[in-house]
Amino acid sequence: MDKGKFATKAVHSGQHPDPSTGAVSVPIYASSTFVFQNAEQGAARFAGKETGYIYSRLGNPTVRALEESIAALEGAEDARASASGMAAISTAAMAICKSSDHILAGDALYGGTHKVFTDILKGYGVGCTLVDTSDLAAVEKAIKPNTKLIYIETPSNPLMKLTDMKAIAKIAKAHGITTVADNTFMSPYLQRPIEHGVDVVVHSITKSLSGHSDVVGGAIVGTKAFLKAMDPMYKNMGATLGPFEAWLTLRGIKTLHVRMQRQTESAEKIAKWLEDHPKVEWVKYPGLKSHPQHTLAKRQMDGFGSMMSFEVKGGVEAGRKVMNNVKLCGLAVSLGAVETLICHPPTMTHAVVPKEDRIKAGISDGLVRFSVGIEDIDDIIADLDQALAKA
Ligand code: LCS
Repeated sequence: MDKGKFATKAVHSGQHPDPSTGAVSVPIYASSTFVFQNAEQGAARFAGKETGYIYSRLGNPTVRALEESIAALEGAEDARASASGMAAISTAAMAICKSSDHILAGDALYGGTHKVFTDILKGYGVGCTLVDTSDLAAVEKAIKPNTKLIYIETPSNPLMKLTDMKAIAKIAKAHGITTVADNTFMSPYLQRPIEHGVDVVVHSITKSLSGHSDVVGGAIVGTKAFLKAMDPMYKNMGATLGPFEAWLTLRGIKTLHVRMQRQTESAEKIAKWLEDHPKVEWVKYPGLKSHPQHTLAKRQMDGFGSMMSFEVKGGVEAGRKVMNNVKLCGLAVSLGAVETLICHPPTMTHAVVPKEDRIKAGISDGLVRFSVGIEDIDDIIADLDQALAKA
């Protein structure tokens, strides 16, 4: 059942009953290797003349079910699952860019992505320019003859700045550049970049897709041709996901739409409540009318998501008091799961980003990031209220 509307695909895509036992839940194929019927079959599989499993770094049935599920949800031809979101991002980038190529990336990126693009890949001869990708003229201007990849996070982590995906994809296509969008913040339930012309989608499935703070994993989503070209990098550099994490993520995906509906509904109310709170300086949430790209959010997203950032009046010290006084909300990095989490990006998720890059991008020292879970909204607000009272 790979057709139907989103909720149907979330429950069924890739998740076919096990042909040998009829098990409704995809089995966890906890096997590193697969026996061949004979040497000829082994040779044929290695030569790509026969389909079938060989060795779990090269493919595993549980992982394959997850890949089919994610591809269906993103409206893509295919997907590859990876050991983390960072494995997905670095594999995709290294498959697209070779020595002396150039990456154009958003100026507010997850800290790990910033590190890979601006520092680690530099060691392999790949250049990177950070640009505000919400400014299309700036993007055009920053394109170089050797630019091979335009990389966007929309909304960006943690600024919640949006990039117009249709416009960026058009610019990139005109220059023969591959676009990659990190869709971790939204999940395919709320946003499907490929529908807007983006070539490749990457995910940290650690977040909303698995949804229960019990998995670290990633995914690369795109055309069969792109993924086939990426496979030598993906398989030989060893970015593969394990079957248990794949199964947990499949289990999480079955309720993705239900969780995201609740999280988005609560986040919209919490963002408005925070915006009206006398101790809050500002709130960045795409669902607020005060968000400068609220109209774009309505156009390219099916909902505004569970993530927001805000600053408490009194800056860093006041924000720290809120984080140290929450009781229900967990003071932890990560996001998108059933538990509400609060964190301080400048000293945590984005601590690896040099301060000058952080400030230039607008990530102020007082910024607090908030990921809304599925707990009762009254309890989340009461917890924030008592913590803000102590700030
Ligand atoms: N992309 C985004 C937008 C992320 O937020 C993260 C991790 C990654 C990619 C990398 O995924 P991972 O390798 O961790 O699965 N973001 C984190 C964060 O904001 N807090 O903790 C991790």
